[in-house]
Amino acid sequence: MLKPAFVKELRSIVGTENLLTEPEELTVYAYDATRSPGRPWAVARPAAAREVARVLEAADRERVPVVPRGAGTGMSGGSVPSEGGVVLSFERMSSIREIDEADRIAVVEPGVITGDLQREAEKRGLFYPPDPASSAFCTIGGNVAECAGGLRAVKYGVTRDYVLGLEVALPSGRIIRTGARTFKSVAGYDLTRLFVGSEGTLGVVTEIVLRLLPLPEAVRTVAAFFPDAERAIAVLPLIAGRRIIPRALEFVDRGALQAAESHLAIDLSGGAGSMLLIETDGPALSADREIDTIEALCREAGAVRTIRAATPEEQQRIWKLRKSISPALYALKPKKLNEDIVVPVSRIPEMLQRIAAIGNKYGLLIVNFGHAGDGNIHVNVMHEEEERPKAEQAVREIFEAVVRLQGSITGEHGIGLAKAAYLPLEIGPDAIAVMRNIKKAFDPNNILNPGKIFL
Ligand code: 2HG
Ligand code: ZN
Repeated sequence: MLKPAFVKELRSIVGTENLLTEPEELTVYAYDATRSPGRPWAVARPAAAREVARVLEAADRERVPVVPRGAGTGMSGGSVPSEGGVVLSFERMSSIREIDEADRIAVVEPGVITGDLQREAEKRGLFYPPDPASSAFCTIGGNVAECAGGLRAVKYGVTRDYVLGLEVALPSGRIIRTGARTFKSVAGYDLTRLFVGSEGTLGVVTEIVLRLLPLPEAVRTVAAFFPDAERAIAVLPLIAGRRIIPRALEFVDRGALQAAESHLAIDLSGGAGSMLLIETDGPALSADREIDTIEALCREAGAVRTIRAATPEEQQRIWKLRKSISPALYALKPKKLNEDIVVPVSRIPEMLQRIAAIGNKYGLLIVNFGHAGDGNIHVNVMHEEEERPKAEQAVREIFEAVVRLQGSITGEHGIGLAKAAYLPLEIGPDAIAVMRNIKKAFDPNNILNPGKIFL
């Protein structure tokens, strides 16, 4: 619990109305999308980097945990205050400070909604490619903290590929800048990359400089439906063989497809066993040619139905289906362990076989979907509350298989709380020791998001 004098100090930093301490207010900040709660002792809503730094300095002195939080859409518990403390919430730091068309950059505060930045960039003929499925709600700050990936990573990469520079407040109360406003900079160590994906454990990001691209002239979308997952995945090497990189290449299995269709009360699949959702972009002629080739390859590989989206509205309808899968799965079972494993694309068939075998062994329903184009599959182990130990054992075996196939246990959601126990499966003890030393250098008193990443 917090000392009254410390609460008073926090009030004087952020203003009385921006320090929340009532139980019902705190409950709102106790969750992320993992639905495993951790109640904060207070929530501070700073308006500027200086305020963030002063909160950190005070919390460091008092040894009080500080947990930065964007919109709470995270998938690994990264923003859940599992050890209590003060949640720093960025709803008042949500302005797009600059979109510079000549330099092709945006400068934003961490609380900006990712979809809002995408739209503002588009109005100027520019493009912010990272597109997490939750882009309508999630914040850039959270994306940076977890190095969010999403639907266009197959062609355009992930959040870290767009972050040029950061302003970061440290527990010492100092504010540092990393990187630059330019696409190139090799001055000193690459602290920007270190902070991106560090899950709020090293510092608190207060401003972000992002690289933008020119908006592609055309986007073409096709949904292809197959009798089963094997035939859908067999299309991937065919597309690669044509040297085409689609801007999205999503896979959805039978369970995920049915859950999303019944959630939205639509029927696109006609009862098919799996779906690929593929998008190309670029100059109109080339986007057309590539999507034609891809559609033909899908048919050759056994697609029973393909749907080409002719208008932006039709594109959105298909994407709505894809983006609703994650919440829709709760209709199948009350609990899920949703993972974001990634394996080399060529190993996806082996990985899916392994997952099916593990599901059978434990008698658990496992649903798979996600960013197959970059090997990133969302494995959802559905279960009842009392089946939790079995589900956790299944996840461990899935992770062991991932590591054997030279993949990673998390492609885009982060380790957070949910995967801390499994980190040693992938990262050796010496590398973990290096990481812990880095953590100590930035946060000697372990006040920043304690309990995350490392057990
Ligand atoms: C997505 O791609 C998100 O929809 C959520 O990363 C994945 O719920 C999931 O497993
Ligand atoms: Zn995803």
